[in-house]
Amino acid sequence: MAQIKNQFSVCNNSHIPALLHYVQKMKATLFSFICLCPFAISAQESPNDSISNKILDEVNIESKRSTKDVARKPLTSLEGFLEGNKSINLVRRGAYAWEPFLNGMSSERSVITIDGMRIYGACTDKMDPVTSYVEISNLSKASIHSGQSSSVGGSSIAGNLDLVRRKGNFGEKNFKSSVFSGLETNNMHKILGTSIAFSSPKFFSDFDLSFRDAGNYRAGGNQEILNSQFTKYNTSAILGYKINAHQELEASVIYDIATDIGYPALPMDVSLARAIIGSLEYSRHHISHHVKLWKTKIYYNHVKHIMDDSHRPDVPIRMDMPGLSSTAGFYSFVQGKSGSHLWKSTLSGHHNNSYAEMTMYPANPNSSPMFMLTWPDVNTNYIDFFIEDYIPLTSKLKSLFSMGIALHNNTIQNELGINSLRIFYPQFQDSKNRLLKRLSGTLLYEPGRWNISLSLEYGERAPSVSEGYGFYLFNSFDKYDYIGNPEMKNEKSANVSGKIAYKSNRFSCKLNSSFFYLSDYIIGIPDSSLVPMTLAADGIRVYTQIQHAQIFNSSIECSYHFHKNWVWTSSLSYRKGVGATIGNLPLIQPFSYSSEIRFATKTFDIEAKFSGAASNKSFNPNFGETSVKPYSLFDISASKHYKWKNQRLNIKIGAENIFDVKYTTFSDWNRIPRPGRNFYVNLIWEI
Ligand SMILES: [Cu+2]
Repeated sequence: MAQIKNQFSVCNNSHIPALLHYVQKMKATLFSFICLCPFAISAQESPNDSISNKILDEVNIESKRSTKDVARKPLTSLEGFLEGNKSINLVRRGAYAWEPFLNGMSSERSVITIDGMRIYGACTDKMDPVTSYVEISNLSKASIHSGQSSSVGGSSIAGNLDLVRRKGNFGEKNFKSSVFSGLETNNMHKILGTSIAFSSPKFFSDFDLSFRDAGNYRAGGNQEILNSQFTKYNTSAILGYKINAHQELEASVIYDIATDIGYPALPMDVSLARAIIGSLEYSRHHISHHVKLWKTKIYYNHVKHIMDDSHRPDVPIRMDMPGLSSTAGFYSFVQGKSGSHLWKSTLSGHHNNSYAEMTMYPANPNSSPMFMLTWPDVNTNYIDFFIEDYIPLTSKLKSLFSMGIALHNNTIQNELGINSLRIFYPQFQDSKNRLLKRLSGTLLYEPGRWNISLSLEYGERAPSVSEGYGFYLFNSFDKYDYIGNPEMKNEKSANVSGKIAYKSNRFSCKLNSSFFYLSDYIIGIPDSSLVPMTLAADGIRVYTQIQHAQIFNSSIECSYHFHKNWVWTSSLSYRKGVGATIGNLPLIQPFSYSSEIRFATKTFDIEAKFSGAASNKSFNPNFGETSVKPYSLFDISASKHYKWKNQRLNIKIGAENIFDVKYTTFSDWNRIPRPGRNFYVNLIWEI
């Protein structure tokens, strides 16, 4: 049952205990339904998988609950956790806030939500992806939907990533708390936090507080990477109130603040990155014979981002670059059953305002500072309707269809911003409407131990605020200033994805592949007639659409229990991306591999891991990319649990990059090397 609950919530982003009632009724059918969700199948835990790190108890991102999770640190960063998923790459600009690439595509091409809430970062340089505002200690799971399948979050190309926070249930009176602490030697990263949870028949509350502080890290060979420090505080609270047997209210808040964050791969650091995220949710179940659940949420969030170059000794010109983003939104979700059909439908909408400016202070005090609006006070209004229908055709064959339609509007508020962009686009209108459509069909065939699925999908997206309206945004990787283009069409994608999985008692294996054909692909193309603003820039790129681009993703992952305490797991993954007229797409993962062996008993486990990547032969020098050497890394970790009365202590120790290899990967911005040897200890004490 617990398994079903977990998998169910992977599919529909909901976490409603009452729904379990419903689930119980049609367990068998629903189980299959759940399995149509591309990443749910592999969420089953192996018998030996006694991950007792409560902090990540419910996390079931793809197959990572198998052996992989154990190798991960319970108190790793959220990005460090996501990195274990085969469909995600993380682009690193420093030790903090990495940008998630889903299916080999940049974050503009996916929708990332926190508990279904839309949040827009406030940084023109992508230093603050949405994932940077959640802590691993308050994460329940990361639900990943590739392509258009279950794309409740909204129109996208690459897919949806929803970060679902941990929260309690109504039930018997219970009080639980934990204290956690960690240390990493490489950058003296200190982690400290506490979680407190209370539940009762009519009320529950979850409160979480954490603190992280890290100095500069050291690459292999003891090379200090300057400006790679950070400090972060995160508070999260969720309160639930049961109005009656079928109605519930829930309020939630996140306050996340990071200060003194270094970005060694960028010319500037961040003195403040702050997000306040709040929501109120009403849910009602068992409404009628056909309608099982109705859930409505309203939310608001505000993000403030202050870039800072005062710690950099060598800047040619001092700059102030603040960015602000506020989003107010709602979603209303209905789920039910008609005959053999299981359906769900969502109406959602949000309003965002994004504003960023830049003031440059010339070294000569007699010259006056130069001011620019880099995001010219852009409003985004978005309303979306989505439906999904699951139909079991036979006992072994199932289908899932979904479609969505959205209205998207961008309006520029600021007169100076409008006039600035009219230098390049004299005819452009300060308001633009778009219609965004998406469609998905999946067939799933499950004969015995096999599980085979095939999906055909179509999706569209609007240009992001930077792509549409960005004004002289400096990209320190390719050394170009970028200018947005408000007159671009929607980017479109037709994609096909398939999976073959096999599972026996001891052996399991799965192969995932997808192919995206994108038309009107948005990318910056140099315009030699324009002069850059940034002193270090080589030229200007204007966001333009090329006729088409193609991205192929594939991964294979197998595990074998060759003894009751021993399991071996290995994986391979590969991507390839090309665009018409430009050749290889930038930041595409080369052939990568990992292999690990683990010994586990009920209270103890030890694991050794070998991982690495081949050189990136398909890089594109026109986008600042250089070749990356192949590398291999060795990690080892062990954990032990102690239990007495109601208390429990979990100790995890480990060593990463044991041979202190100096390496850089395809996703390291400006090829800043990654950390060298690191020893860590994580302690979780549950009371
Ligand atoms: Cu920034």
